Amino acid sequence: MKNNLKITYLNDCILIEDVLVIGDIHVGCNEYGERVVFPGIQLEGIINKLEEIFGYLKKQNKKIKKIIQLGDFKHDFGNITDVEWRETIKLIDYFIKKVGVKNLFIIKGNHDNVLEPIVRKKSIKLKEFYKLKRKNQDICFMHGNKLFEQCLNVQTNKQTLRKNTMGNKQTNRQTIFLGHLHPAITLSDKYKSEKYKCFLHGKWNGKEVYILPSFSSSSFGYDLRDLDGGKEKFFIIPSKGLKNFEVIIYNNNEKKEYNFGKLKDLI
Ligand SMILES: [Mn+2]
Repeated sequence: MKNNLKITYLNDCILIEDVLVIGDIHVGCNEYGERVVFPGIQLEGIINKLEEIFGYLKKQNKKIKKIIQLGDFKHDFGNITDVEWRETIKLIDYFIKKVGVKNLFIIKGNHDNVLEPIVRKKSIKLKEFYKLKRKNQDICFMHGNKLFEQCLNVQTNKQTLRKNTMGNKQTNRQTIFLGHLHPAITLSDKYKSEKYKCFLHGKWNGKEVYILPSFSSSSFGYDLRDLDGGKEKFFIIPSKGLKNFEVIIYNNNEKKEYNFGKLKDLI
């Protein structure tokens, strides 16, 4: 079956037609998992990056109607400081200004224990997962640390029945979008090696899967060479399966993505 859903890679996020998908932001946290010293400067970096994305989309006459954030919006340090509270509200307000509170969906990540009371102030309820139907596709958004079967079995029996009586045996295509892993890959030539954030795209259990890099302004990334080192245990797709995924690096200067082939050939 043809995938007629238009997926566009952007700077560390993905556009599904008019839906903007953003991965782990980890407000308040640096790339080493430590609390940032200047939250204001960090937030400015995140908002500048978003402004650049929205500016680019506007130039292309693309309007965003919905924003889905895949979890770990704010890093959890147990107690939240006043500044962090304010900065997180500022970022939520920024998203609300873009699409309206009804079109902003935030998924609960493993680092989002302190986020709940903040988003509640804005009448937003954190979601375990989010489902979307587009064309002939069932799209499921999850953080990635926990599998929610309800998100995958989106087709009701009634729908299956109706399709069958119409002689249409096709079932809906399923696509999954995940965060949590913060994929990054180190590419080397004979002079230097450098770590790049990347997207992963592949098949898992017959479903099409996209894994987004972190959206933090710093080079927040989990080096995929360490895939067998432990972290994969906390991700719903086993590393053996991930190794067959394709590595996609987005070059923000050229506004273009490059497919580097299968992960197993790069690590
Ligand atoms: Mn996470």
